[in-house]
Amino acid sequence: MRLLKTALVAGALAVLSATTIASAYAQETKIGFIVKQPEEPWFQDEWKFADQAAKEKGFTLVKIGAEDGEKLMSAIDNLGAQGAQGFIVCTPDVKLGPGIVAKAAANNLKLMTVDDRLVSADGKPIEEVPHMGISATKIGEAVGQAIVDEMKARGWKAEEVGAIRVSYDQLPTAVDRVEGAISVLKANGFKAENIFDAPQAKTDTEAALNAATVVLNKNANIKKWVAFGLNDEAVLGAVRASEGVGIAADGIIGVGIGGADSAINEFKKPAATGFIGSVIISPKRHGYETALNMYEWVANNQEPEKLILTAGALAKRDDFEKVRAELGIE
Ligand code: FCA
Repeated sequence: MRLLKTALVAGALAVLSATTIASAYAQETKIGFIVKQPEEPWFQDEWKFADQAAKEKGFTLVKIGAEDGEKLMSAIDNLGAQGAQGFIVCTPDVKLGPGIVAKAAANNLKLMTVDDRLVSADGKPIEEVPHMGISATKIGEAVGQAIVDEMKARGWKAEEVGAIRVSYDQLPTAVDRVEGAISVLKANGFKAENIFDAPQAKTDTEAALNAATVVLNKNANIKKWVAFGLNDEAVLGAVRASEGVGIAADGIIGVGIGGADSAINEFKKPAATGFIGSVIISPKRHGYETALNMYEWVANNQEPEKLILTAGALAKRDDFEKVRAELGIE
């Protein structure tokens, strides 16, 4: 009897310690999510959806903003020191690629990238790091098509219109996006000399406003404008610049990429502005799914796919709520 009791107690203890170990392990899974521009609504949304994955799976998500390379490198060391097992990053500079890979390895951290893909010294993508980005060229083409459609609706002729290419050419996805838009404009009669580069120093609205203002002032003879760029902030900057030089909403057509609060707030304004649409991309896929994939990699040794490119859907003032709901990002 006593023997039996002892055996039962020992068995119960074994079960207990096994579950304790399992739950302690689950609690200890720690994943970093580093973004280059934490104040941008897109990245806020990515974090929000990554948090959802953390809640569902019971891991700790460490959100860090890193606006430059120095901050990024110390953030990675910090994650290592905290005992994290992996992180997802949208880097402030894709050329830091080899340094990021080395830093992650030195800290024994699994590494995935989101939005902006790392490049090596020769400028080629670092293919061994799992990446989720947007299908940049296609999304750019959707922007170009939306612009062309609106030009037709307004009865504009390509030869009387100037195009502002708000550019950030050190970032390959930014080049693909604007070049996608340009290919459609050209296919619809736009001449190369009517497309003006407005290089922004940073990927925010203020930098785009400054860059676009220069183009508008230099070409004051042109009265009708279209604008496109890397994201909603870039295009909003161009639209604000046009307002600044006295062009009315019916004199400019801007179409962005993103569809987060920057675009939504614009669509909600009582009067329509020149920002007529945005190709909405999915922060849910880029936040929730990447976080989940990293968790599966850390906890269950399930390696993520090396490359996933997500799609976008055009939304305008009158249908953005519907498009967001269809994408499951409400
Ligand atoms: C880049 C841009 C962001 C967002 C993301 C998907 O990181 O800077 O605004 O468009 O790609």
